Amino acid sequence: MNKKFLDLGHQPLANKYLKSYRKLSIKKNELYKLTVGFNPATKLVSLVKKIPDKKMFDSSYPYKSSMSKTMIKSFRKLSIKINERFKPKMLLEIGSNDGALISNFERDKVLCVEPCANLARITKKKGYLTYNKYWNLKLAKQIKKKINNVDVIYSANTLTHINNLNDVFASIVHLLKKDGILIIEDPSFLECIKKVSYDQFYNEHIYIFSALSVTKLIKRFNLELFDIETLNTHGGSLRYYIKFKDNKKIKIKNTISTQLNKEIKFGLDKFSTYKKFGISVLKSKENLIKIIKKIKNLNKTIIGYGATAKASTVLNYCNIDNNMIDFFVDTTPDKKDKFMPGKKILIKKYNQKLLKNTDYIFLGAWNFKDEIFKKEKKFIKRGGKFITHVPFPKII
Ligand code: JHZ
Repeated sequence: MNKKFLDLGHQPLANKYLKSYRKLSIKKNELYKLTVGFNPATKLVSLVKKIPDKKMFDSSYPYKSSMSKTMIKSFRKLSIKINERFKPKMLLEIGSNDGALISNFERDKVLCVEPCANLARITKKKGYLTYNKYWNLKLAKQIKKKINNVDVIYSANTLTHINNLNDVFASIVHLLKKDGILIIEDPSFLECIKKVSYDQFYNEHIYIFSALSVTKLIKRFNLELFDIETLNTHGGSLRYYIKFKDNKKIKIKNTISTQLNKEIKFGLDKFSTYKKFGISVLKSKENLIKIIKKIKNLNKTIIGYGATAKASTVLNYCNIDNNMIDFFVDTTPDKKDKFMPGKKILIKKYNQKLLKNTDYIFLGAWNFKDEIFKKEKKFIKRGGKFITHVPFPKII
């Protein structure tokens, strides 16, 4: 049973950027209660209210993985590793987005699954076989009829977005060769709790995985972990390497026990740890508002950088609006001239000139801090400051 530990209030859908500002309503189901729970039996952290996938992932999904150099580099590095380590003849990516990973593979060696039509169109145009469908058993069966030799399945920041995890893994098991490899990559709950990055919770992140929960989850499907990598991407992620238990050719690395021990030592198996996290989140909210109010009392300007889904959670939870943040800048074409979900804050297409009259920048994309700091040397040189709430609210 799910035990609640975090209440982030009523929130809009995080990736719905509206063209004109409109006050959203609970009655119209435009605002959803965002509460998070922990299941002591499965060790899974999940949202209490889950939104149907069709409401979240449609034909106008704005997020594109290729918008950050960090992610392009990370995917390129991974593709080299996959080719060297597993030499796949056929790789399938679940949630291929705009093709940031698969662009590194030859066209006849990959299959894409992407439910958002606008994104699927991009990989199709590049010549990759793309199924514009939701990942489920029906689709896995359909693919298997055509292609019976999928030896690597990869999925980044996608499986945690699908409500029915049993169906997700049953479908993977159906399609993957018996000596095949499953690689999944998602934000690590240990990092989330350490960094008090409560903004990892929004409607799309139905689950936040830990090595503890993944171990338990995949066991039911005769799967097991054989390696784990810790990554800096998306605020600290884990890359899980998974195989069938019966495949004895691959040795299990001690990265698994190292990660599991870290999580147990931190208390991720105990509800009391989650309750403490809930208290830290409340403090984080209070302190972020204090910092912003102090800056505004000095008549200084603040803009947001990176109109992220995460920032949507922060703005709506802390009730930060355009009286505090003038506008956001973002490089994503589909977010341009739209409003931050639930708020009157406009998103402007990134242009360095927009930073000219700004005193402070709120880091919506704090996970790309290094990339952004590199890009905004001029702003820093002239005394511009950043505000972040991770790992605690502060001015940098
Ligand atoms: P970013 C999305 O979350 C949604 P978000 C999703 N649910 C998920 O899991 C993660 O991605 C993976 C912009 N930017 O990656 C681009 C600049 O403008 O933190 C993006 O809009 N300039 C699928 O939205 C945003 O910031 C820059 O220099 O929280 C980053 O979004 C850089 C580096 C980024 O994910």
